[in-house]
Amino acid sequence: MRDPRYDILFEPVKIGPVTARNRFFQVPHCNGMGYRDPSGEAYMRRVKAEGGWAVVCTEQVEIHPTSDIGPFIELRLWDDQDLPALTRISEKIHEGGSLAGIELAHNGLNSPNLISRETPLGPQNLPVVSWNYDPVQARAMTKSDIADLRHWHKEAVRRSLKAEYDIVYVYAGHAIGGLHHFLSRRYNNRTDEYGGSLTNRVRLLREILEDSREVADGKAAVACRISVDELLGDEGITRSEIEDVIGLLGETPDLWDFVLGSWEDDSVTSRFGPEAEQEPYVRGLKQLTTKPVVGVGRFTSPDTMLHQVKSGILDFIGAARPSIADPYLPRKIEEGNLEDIRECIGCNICVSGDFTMSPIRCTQNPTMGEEFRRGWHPERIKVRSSESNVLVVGAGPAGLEAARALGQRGYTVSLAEASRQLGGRVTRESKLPGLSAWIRVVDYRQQQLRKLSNVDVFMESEMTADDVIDNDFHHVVVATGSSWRRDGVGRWHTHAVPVDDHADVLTPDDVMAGLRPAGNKVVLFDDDHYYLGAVVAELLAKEGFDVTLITPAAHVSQWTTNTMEVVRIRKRIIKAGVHVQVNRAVTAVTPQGVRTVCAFTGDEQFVDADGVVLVTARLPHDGLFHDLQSRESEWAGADLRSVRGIGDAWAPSTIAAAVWSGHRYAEELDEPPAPGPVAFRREVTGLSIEPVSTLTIPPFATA
Ligand code: FMN
Repeated sequence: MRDPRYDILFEPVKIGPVTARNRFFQVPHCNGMGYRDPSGEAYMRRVKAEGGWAVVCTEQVEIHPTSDIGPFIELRLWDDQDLPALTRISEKIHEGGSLAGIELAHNGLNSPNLISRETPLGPQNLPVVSWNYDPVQARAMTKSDIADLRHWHKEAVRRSLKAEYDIVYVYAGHAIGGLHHFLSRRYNNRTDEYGGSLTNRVRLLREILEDSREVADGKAAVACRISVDELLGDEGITRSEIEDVIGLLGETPDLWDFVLGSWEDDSVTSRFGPEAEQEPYVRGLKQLTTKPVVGVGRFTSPDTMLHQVKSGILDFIGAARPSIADPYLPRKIEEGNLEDIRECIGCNICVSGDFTMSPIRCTQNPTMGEEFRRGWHPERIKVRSSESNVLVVGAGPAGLEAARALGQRGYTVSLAEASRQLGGRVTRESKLPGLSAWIRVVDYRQQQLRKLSNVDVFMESEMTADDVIDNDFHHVVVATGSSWRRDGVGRWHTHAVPVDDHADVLTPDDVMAGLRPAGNKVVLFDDDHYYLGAVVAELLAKEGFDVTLITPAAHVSQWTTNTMEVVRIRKRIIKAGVHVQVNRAVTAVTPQGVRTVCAFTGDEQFVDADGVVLVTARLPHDGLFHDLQSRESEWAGADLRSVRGIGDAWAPSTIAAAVWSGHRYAEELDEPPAPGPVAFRREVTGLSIEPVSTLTIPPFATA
């Protein structure tokens, strides 16, 4: 039963002509599926609707070929051909009992139009502000372009109604939506009635909001998503300007959706910003309009949500990442099952789906993006199909998830952990600077395991092949993790680096175990390129070591461009006093320091150091797996039917991948294998009718 304190979160709220059943609002978020995998997206959104989000939105939807932000895979509403995909999504949201929102976007300066090859459009002549520095410039929009844009937007609203959306967004946020560019002094230097004063800069937004209301004609609500502060001081949109915008337009949309700054500022990771970080920027805006207001802030705590509503900051609790980690979050609060909430850890692996153009993934929720493809569900799983019992060896992220999901299926499970702690690498890494929220991966699973009487957890239980074979397990899954290499092998070096026996060499595992270099001057060689190198550098620098981070990549933690952290990471380590050498690799380690080479010229240098930390690659702990494989002839006698490896013990990867592989093991145990090489359902592009064109029909004009 729900705690009555939270009743207010479940009050219905009117948004213009439609009514939300409660205050939980899944704000627009892309998912790397979009136009390529619309059924994948539809099923993902449906699960959120089932999970109690009163409003479930699409991601940004390109309204026209001049708004093409390919290679990102978003939705499109370029013309009627896109309607079936969009309609499937709204249908699934409605099946789950929610209002369907569509975020119509003309991306203006942000669309390089790589696929459509149209000329980008912006308020002024400027290079496009795409993530990839595409060598393309936008053309300053003429009055006739502005008229076209208004027409395209109206058409998109019309199509959204056809596709049965209940809420139609006008996107003016994140420096992505083109209307943001018109609003911001940073991008708009026009001298006509669309530039200069705030009234002029807001004109296009007002016109498009009014157009949208006219076309929606009371059949759908119109929402406006806007950045409340561009965080650029007087060069960009300021909070006080936004107060004036609401003064001018406060009653024009049916709903205001507030975000902060650029997308990087808005979806900040837990390493760089706490829950509800946007509160000071949003507080007070609701009082400037009678229309309901939604805001975001990686909300996972029901008490924080309550505070937002009770103190008059927000009407709706907006969520992207918390709804990805736990699509059933509202329902769990409603049913009083707070301990079952799978809290977002704020790692932004979800964002990497978009940047890598692959279906969205989540560290906490391995079923994210797999709802349609594999039929997985975040709360339900098929009942076991045999009486088998299973030994899971290792209680890191893969083992914990395998044990939890197998337990949920009803199998008898023994989870054996060699150490005194659950969680493996997650427990160790969550003690590092900025990563404390990651322990939620362990907390959630530990909490669930407590409820499963068919799962026994054995601590300090290192298993050998003899132990496995002498006991009565039908299936064994090895999830024993991995260790960081001490020989420098990684991406740059595929063979061991010469390391002098007397050199002081540590790995991240040593540092996490409390070991430190003997001397003060430390070189950290990061050839891993994700978060850990910079985190360890920050830790050592804060402890007083003189740290130089050397990496062959162009950026520190280069892969975190995909989690939108790369700039913040660099800033943090600069502030921590870490020296950085990019585009260089360590080629030899001596007691006096390291030899390095330039990644381009091969020119050598020597860097003095008392100690070296190598963050390069990991080796799987697969000894038990191979021991058991080598004794396959004994399996039948021991009634042992399968031995499998999962997580880092199988192949080191992200924590998200480890959790996913544990889940996959549990889903697939005893199930018939996929009929062909593709283990998941996919949406294959339908072929168009062949054109009658100069490609095929003579005569050709060749002169
Ligand atoms: N905001 C948009 O307005 N349009 C988008 O298409 C969009 N895509 C996103 C994709 C991902 C994976 C994430 C995590 C966020 C995205 N956002 C987008 C921003 C979110 O809507 C939200 O404002 C932001 O993540 C902060 O909310 P949260 O803390 O609840 O995640």
